Amino acid sequence: MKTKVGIIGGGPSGLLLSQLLDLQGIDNIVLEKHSREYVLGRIRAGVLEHGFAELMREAQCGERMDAEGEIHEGFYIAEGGEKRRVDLDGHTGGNSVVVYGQTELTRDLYDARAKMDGKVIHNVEDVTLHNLKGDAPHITYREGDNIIRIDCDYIIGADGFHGVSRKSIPKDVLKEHEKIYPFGWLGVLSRTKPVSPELIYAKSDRGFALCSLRSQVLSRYYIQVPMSDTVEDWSDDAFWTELKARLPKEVAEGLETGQSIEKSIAPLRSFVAEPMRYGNLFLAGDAAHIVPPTGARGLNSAASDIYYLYHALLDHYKNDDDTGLENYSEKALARVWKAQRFSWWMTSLLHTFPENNAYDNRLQQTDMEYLFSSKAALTSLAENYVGLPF
Ligand code: RFL
Ligand code: PHB
Repeated sequence: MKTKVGIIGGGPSGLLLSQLLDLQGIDNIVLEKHSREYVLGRIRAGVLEHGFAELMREAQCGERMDAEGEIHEGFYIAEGGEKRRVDLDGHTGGNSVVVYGQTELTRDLYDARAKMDGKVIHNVEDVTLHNLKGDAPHITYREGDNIIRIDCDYIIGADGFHGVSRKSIPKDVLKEHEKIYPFGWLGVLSRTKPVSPELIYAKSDRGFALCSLRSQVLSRYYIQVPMSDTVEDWSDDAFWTELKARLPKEVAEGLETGQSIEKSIAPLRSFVAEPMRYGNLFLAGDAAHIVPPTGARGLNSAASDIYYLYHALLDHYKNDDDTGLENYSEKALARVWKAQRFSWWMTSLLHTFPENNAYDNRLQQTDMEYLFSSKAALTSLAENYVGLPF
């Protein structure tokens, strides 16, 4: 097979790029390790920045997001029995975020790809990248007993943190930066009315908790747990009891509980691989960087990579201009590191750190007091949360 752009990974990054390129007549193929059902079964992000929502519209995938997604102009930070609102709209001159689940967004992208007869090949095995520095880059994969070869101009590694693309870059070229937190988030999805119309990030002595939602009948809650915990350690009852204990009393009293329909533990990790380009391979999304979910940046950082890559490829194929491709890594990383900083800061502000001493805890407390006493600090939080410009 032959194509212009070979995309590895059929998550949101790969599908969005595929759709945008196809709309411009740029031929591409997506290779996905798992089935569509498996990809759609993963419950992940819920908060989209304005720029991402715009990109979905540009990809002609924004209709259901605009109809069913909720615009949020603020969120709450709870601590010590009270909750205080962060006015995103007010502090950013009218900006907001869209609450729309990654599952739904990925479904929309798959539907759009199917409608355009896009080439998305599922259940591929043994994906291997070849000749990345040469003039004949290609990908091979196995389908049963057959090895299939795809020749392409460029390869996009959008295959997530555990994918093969990043690992195809020689170790002496790639610099990896990593921070692993000693705790994770236990997440529960339940068909219950959300406790609050806007998200609540709660700091408590028992650990962090987050009240989020997917719709007015579907709630998503998280609690900080030690990495040694397993899902089996947490019955639904134990989860609801612990969540309530971490929320202000008036919030806990209004919490509707019910059976969980999904329960999983996500580790908290920060990771950046530099550079994001090696020859004809370009990394995008979780393949190149991971953030702890506290700042809701992960999927949004993936979207900004895709924005830069899409425009770089467009310039290459339509205007014979390679500046965007040449600058991709540097430009993407500049924004990626700002998302890293913000995610690290929000994580530090809100979680309980087992290794902290009394001094560290007082600093954390002071950080919170300063935040709500300073318009500049709240503005900084708000402008990062709604997303820095692409
Ligand atoms: P994905 O979604 O991991 O997709 C990569 C795809 O590549 C496939 N793959 C391969 N395909 C072919 N060959 C191989 N060798 C392959 N290896 C892997 C995989 O099967 C998969 O389908 O990466 P992508 O597209 O870059 O998207 C990134 C986002 O998924 C991720 O950043 C977010 O989910 C992070 N995240 C959040 N981000 C936000 O912006 N806002 C949020 O509110 C938010 N909340 C979250 C989150 C992530 C979480 N978890 C579970 C890590 C909440 C949680 C709990
Ligand atoms: C979610 O709804 O899954 C969610 C929302 C905000 C975050 C992380 C996750 O910061």
